[in-house]
Amino acid sequence: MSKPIYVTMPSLAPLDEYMEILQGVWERGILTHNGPLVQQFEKDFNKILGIKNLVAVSNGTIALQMAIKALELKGEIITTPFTWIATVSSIMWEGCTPVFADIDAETLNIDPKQIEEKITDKTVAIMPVHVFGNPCDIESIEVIAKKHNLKVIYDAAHAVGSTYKNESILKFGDLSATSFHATKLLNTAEGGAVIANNIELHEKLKRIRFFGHNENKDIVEEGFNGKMTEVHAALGLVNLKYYEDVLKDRKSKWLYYRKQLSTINSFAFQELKFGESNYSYFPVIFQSEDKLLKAELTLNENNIFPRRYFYPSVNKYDKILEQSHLPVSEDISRRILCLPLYYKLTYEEINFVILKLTSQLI
Ligand code: T4K
Repeated sequence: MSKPIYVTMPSLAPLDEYMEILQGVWERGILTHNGPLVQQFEKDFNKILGIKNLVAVSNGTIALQMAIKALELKGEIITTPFTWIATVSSIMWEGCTPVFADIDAETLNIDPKQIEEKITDKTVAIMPVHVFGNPCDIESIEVIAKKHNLKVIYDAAHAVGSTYKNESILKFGDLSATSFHATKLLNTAEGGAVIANNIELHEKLKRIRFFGHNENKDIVEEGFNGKMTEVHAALGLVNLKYYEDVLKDRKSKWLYYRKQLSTINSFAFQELKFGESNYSYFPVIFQSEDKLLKAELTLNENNIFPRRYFYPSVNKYDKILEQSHLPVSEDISRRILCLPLYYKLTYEEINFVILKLTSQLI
């Protein structure tokens, strides 16, 4: 049997480069607490992406929670049901109430028209997700936020490398939160970041990350432990050197999949309408859940392991959420499958995936 082909695999710099940078960590003995590599990672990342005010943290979920905490939000936050549970759990952990607005069936991002309908006198913010790296309709969201005096936090967990009007997607909103998890385009094994649109919020986020300490170690606000370690930042620094390569590679493979599969009438695709994606996932939308399940089984039998991102639609987690009905998200969730896409994936393997996917349609 051929070797397994997973939905993703981490992009990793050569091991000797990582070992070399770790040498310094061993010599200094500084493992955490805003060490030199965390600072360097923040600086290099800012420079490469053309952004400012980034605070590196321990994971993308903490990044979202810190964003909510920094804005001192209390009340309802409108978000998308077509996402990973972390978007919603972070809202709940910060004592706010998630309110779902349905998605656009083509972009798979929150539908701005639906947002307005969900606004009440308790609404304090909007938390859209750039799903699979596909930029949201930022202009429409900004108009709504301004009109109703709401904050905007973008969940940009998937979106390092995506751009809007030729600028990093991480620049938009009051705050953006991203993830450097092993499965993301740029990884630090576990990790994430919050990006603020002003220096005051940036300083506040640094304090929140470190128990609420200021530089004199006084406790000046309610914080927690959101720190990134030196070992994780070291991985981020070596991986950053290959970031442009990885980004280009993803786009080529994404376009290849799209071209090959577009000739077959059995699938719909996520449409990219606002800005440039980082092409980090390749989702296909089947005509029915039965067809998806049949395809998934065939792929699994051939040692190919796509993933049902995101299934179910988050509003269906009735153990933690009150049930609501979001027809578009629920329907898409049942019919969407993300195909393997990563740096080490060869075109031969992609052809094999396409062959197995299409041959079972007959
Ligand atoms: N907001 C959104 C919209 C998100 O999607 C996420 C996370 C977050 C917020 C929160 O960010 P973090 O707190 O996670 O930083 C993955 C990730 O755990 C999660 O980060 C991600 N989104 C979510 C969409 O996917 P799984 O459960 O699919 O991972 P797993 O273990 O099944 O791995 C998938 C494939 O990747 C495996 O088949 C093999 C490969 N893999 C995985 C890992 C962990 C490797 O090759 N090496 C590895 O170390 O969750």
